[in-house]
Amino acid sequence: MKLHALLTAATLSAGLCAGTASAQITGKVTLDGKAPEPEQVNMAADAKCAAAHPDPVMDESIVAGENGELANVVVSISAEGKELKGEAPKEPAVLDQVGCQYTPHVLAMMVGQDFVVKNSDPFLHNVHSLALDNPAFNFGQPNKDPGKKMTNSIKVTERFVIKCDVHPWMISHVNVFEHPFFAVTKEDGTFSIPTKGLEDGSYTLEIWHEKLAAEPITQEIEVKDGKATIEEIKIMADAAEARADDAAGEGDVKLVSAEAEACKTSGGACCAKKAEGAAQVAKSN
Ligand SMILES: [Cu+2]
Repeated sequence: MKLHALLTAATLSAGLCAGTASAQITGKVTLDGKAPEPEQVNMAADAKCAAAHPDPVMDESIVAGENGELANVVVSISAEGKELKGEAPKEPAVLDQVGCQYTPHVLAMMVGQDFVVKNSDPFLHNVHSLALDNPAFNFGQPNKDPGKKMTNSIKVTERFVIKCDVHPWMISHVNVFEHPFFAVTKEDGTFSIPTKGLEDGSYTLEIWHEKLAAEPITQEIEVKDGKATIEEIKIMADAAEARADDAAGEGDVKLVSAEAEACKTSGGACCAKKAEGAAQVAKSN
């Protein structure tokens, strides 16, 4: 079965400027189309959760700004036939529970990185990992808790969900990589992948979103002098609905395109070479 997924007008330019800011793969992910109205999370089942939020709490499965800036998209790279490696960060990846929500909602970390789950709420949550490839865990945190460092608990690459069995709306998506070349988009849709230790060359950019690109969208990029700038990556706002249609056998794959443009840097005009980006629509069976 084919997935509906759209990646349009991805403008890609390889940075060719020497002596500019630190080396990174940067870009921005936005929605093509209007974001669906987020649903309100109903925390009425637990008065302590409801009391923590004077304002309505919105579902975080699609967090988009006024101009479609898409947060919580995981952007990473891979290279065919090449194993990307790097040292795991010394500081642990941290997941917190605040007002009956996981923070962050989408977490990216490295194999071998320590993992800490905190509880900032003065009442019970349980932390239930649904990992299949990594050792799963399931423990309660009855009160505020700075968390214990779990060492060597994240062993292999995997995307998995952590949920709270007390509060069924509490979900966090953990994305584990074998290398440090990944980032999660911020509220303004931007991302910045560090490239320290990365050889220049051709790579595949992988773009994952829990609802709109659950089968990651890919795009070829060129990294030059440790840099690549992807001006805009667009994801179809109704990709999730389209996928549901497709599951019913009525779908088709939508437009995909990418174009190249010379880049600008803080240092001024530069970068003559244009690089062509090729976007692919993810497929699933
Ligand atoms: Cu909970």
